[in-house]
Amino acid sequence: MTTYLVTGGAGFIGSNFVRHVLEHTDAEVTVLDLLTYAGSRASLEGLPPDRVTLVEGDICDPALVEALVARHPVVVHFAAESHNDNSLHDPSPFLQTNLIGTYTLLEAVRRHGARYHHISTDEVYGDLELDDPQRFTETTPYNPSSPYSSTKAGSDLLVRAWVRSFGVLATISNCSNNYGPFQHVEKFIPRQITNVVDGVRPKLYGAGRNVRDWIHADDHSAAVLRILERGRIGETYLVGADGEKNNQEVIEAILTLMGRPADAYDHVSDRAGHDLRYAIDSTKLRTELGWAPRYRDFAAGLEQTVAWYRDNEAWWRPQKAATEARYAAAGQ
Ligand code: NAD
Ligand code: TDX
Repeated sequence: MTTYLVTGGAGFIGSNFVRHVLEHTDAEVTVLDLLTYAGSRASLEGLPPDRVTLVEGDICDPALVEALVARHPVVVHFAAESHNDNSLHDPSPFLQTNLIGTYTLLEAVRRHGARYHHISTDEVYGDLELDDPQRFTETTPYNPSSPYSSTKAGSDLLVRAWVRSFGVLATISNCSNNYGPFQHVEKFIPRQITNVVDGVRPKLYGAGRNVRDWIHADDHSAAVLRILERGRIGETYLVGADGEKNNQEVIEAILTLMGRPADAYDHVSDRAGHDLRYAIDSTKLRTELGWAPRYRDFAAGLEQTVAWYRDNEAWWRPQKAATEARYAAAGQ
């Protein structure tokens, strides 16, 4: 039976992945998570203690990483500083966790011959024009825009180098924007849902024409599991569910679902260097590994997500005031 070491398993996508593994396999999971502002024990609450263990610690700690990798044959690396806006205000933790953390894991994986899967983002490819018929593929050149995406790009390149130079047994996936339960209220969709709950008007950056390619976190988890089970070592797989929507459409959909007028939102100042559009071509993952998304109806997935935030205020409430204070200080 496999035991997965899941870094960042107390964060948004990592905790969804842990639940997905428990539901769809017999595996046990050890979560390694620093429990930064973005991680929470509450995201793993209620999971069976005989199958899930949480180790609170830093992926940049070589001794801890060494000890854990020594007893886990499979490492799935989600841990990161993940928010673009934060990376514009203070890039330093992004360099530390995303680059040094990945390096620390790769060195331990190299010593122990573990199987390693690296979670990354479509943002490494930069952005597309709104009318560009091309979408990102595995051969699109890297062209990241923000401190966040440049450190993710750097971490991907470390993985590629460790595969080629040292024969590390790694795969990489680059996924589009995730939505679903347990996402921190700093991110676009939960921020707007919880604003509406609080009677605050949602905040749209700039004109709101920027397009994101939305995928439900559970579909991302299924793709990662499929790559772990059947992916070819050394390969990169793009993960996306054909979910392109501009930000204005998403805000209007949230307001409508929550019984408010569709135009009851404010425009605020734009993000510096704001990527215009992301779009993923996931043909390789679909044809080689037979993956397909289950959440094909964004409106239905969004409705479920709204219901989750309405029903789980105790989970997000402790983060809300501090998050909004940070945005207010930035005029957003
Ligand atoms: P998140 O911010 O919700 O969670 C990150 C987790 O990592 C938190 O639990 C945090 O405590 C932990 N962490 C941070 N620094 C750590 C450190 N030094 N040591 C150990 N743990 C640490 O992020 P997320 O949205 O769940 O993203 C997870 C991964 O998926 C990231 O690698 C991100 O780049 C990637 N990704 C995210 C999206 C998205 O839409 N959110 C899309 C594509 C890829
Ligand atoms: O209040 C807001 N208003 C707004 O218009 C916020 C928080 C965001 N936005 C816009 C900016 C983006 O165009 O919404 C879009 C989505 O913003 P985020 O949720 O911050 O996500 P994004 O910057 O696209 O990055 C996300 O997807 C790729 C994740 O945070 C990354 O970790 C992932 O790599």
